[in-house]
Amino acid sequence: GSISTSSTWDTNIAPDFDVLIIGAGLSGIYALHRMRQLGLRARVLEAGGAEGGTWYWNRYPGARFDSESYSYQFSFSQEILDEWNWTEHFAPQTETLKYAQFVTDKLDLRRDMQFNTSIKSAHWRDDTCSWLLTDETGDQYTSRYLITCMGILNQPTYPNIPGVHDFKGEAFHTARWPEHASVDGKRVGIIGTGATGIQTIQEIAKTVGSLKVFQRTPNWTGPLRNAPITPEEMIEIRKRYPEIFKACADSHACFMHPAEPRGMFDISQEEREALWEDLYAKPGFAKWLSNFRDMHYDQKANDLYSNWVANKIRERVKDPVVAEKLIPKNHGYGTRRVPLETFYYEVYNQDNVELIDLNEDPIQKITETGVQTASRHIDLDVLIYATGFDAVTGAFTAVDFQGVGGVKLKDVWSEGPRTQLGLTVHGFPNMMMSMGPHQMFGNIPRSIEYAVSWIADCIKYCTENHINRIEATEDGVERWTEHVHKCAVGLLANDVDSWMTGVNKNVSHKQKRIIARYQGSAPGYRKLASEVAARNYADFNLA
Ligand code: N01
Repeated sequence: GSISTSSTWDTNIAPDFDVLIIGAGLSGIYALHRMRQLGLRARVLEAGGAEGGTWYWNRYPGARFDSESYSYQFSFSQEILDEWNWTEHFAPQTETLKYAQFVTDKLDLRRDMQFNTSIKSAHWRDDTCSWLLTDETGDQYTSRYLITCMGILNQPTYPNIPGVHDFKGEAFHTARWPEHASVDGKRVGIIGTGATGIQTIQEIAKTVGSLKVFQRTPNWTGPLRNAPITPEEMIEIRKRYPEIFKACADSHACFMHPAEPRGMFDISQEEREALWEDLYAKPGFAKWLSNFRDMHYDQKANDLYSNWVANKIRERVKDPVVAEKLIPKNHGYGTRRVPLETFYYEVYNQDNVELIDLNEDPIQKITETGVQTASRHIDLDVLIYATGFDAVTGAFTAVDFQGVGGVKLKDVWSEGPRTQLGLTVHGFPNMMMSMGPHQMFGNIPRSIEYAVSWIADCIKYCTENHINRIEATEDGVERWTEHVHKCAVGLLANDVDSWMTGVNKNVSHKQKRIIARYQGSAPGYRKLASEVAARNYADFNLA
């Protein structure tokens, strides 16, 4: 990078804002706070009716954290840490949404948040060195900087099944759950058995009349083992906050569960299985993340653990034919995001629940009254789409991002994301991404805090040093993309279709696997990104 002294644009035309922020989820909340602290004029533009992002939209029954609440909160404010109490180890969506509201109130952010504002385009204007955003009503907003805080799972996708709009009963995507919807006593069908489908199924199975689960691919899971937090226990947990955040900071993907240091074949089968029993009994992601690391890249190691977990499923499901259908056969444990469950398998022991394996009996179409499979018609009152998201890049495709010379971001990323540090893109000056593709990945709030801090420090530096324009270099993007691809080498997860490899079979341009996320270690990522800051952003083009 270099500092150019000759400005070719007219920065005397002041934009409306110093910073525009798209999205009022956790990223947008923290970004607005940091921009305010810098004394900048900032505004959040949010499509939803209020703040909360993921926790605003995803209101399906059973939605909750799969990570310990206290490891998935903000750590930047001691006051907030002191004042907020969690009531469950794995908080339900309602509590997490309240948390987002609490933080927003506490920091007095709402007066700079504009809701019900869906941004349709974001165009860079080189002549005035600013961003021009247009919402769906045609209203426009300009700013020097643009921070995208759009989340990685915000574009729900519906199944590409014929007749999807024909159903006359109630039908909804889990991410668009209507406020007063009830499934009690009804004939319910659900398509999708990812983390969302599993949380929904185990919850609604308690009250539905009947439930048909349409499963294309079973997933490996583990017991969540949630429990309430008593006020006394909350005091104890709060004392451990520094230790919890330290554990997150030290770990590969920022979770509080440290990896098992030994290799799977370093110890005897008895020792191994004792450890697995112990992990299975523990709450949260321990059974995935505190497991042997070789499981992630050694097929033999992975098979051993997968087979062990398969037997757990066999023990829990009474009908052996159903049990076999629930055991994944086309991918190993932990090669897709592992959903956590609470008596999920036991649901299939209920007389009113049926698992329909779409590999044996595919859906032909959705009709006015239900679902037509190859073998029969199933009448339904309610049809639930737990069919996932156009993940990671979907939020960027949904907005017409245009950079220098009108270049479209979706063209730049047509073969996969190309970024510098997952924070910036060549040709898109003054645009920074929180949770952009190829950014530190894992425990999302930890990634958000790091990314937003990095962005805030960078904007501060530019402002203080009269730099009007900062842009990723072509070379920097090339090197970062290579690095991200190198980090992915050998990991079994990259040989499996999932949103983490950029695949969504309902989206026409997402049929092919890519390296969609950063898989290097979080401490390694932070070291590299912090070095760039320490070099005064000389890796970028500054002007
Ligand atoms: O989405 P998914 P999700 N016909 O893409 C199926 C996070 N999360 O919303 O696997 C039939 O994982 C599809 O089948 P297949 C978490 O990171 C977090 O469940 O493609 N089936 C799959 O079973 C998670 O990973 C929490 O064969 C179709 C399902 O729909 C991410 O969100 C809670 C189909 C989609 O699964 C996404 O999870 C919940 C079709 N046409 C989620 N199309 C917490 O921790 C799709 N499917 C709080």
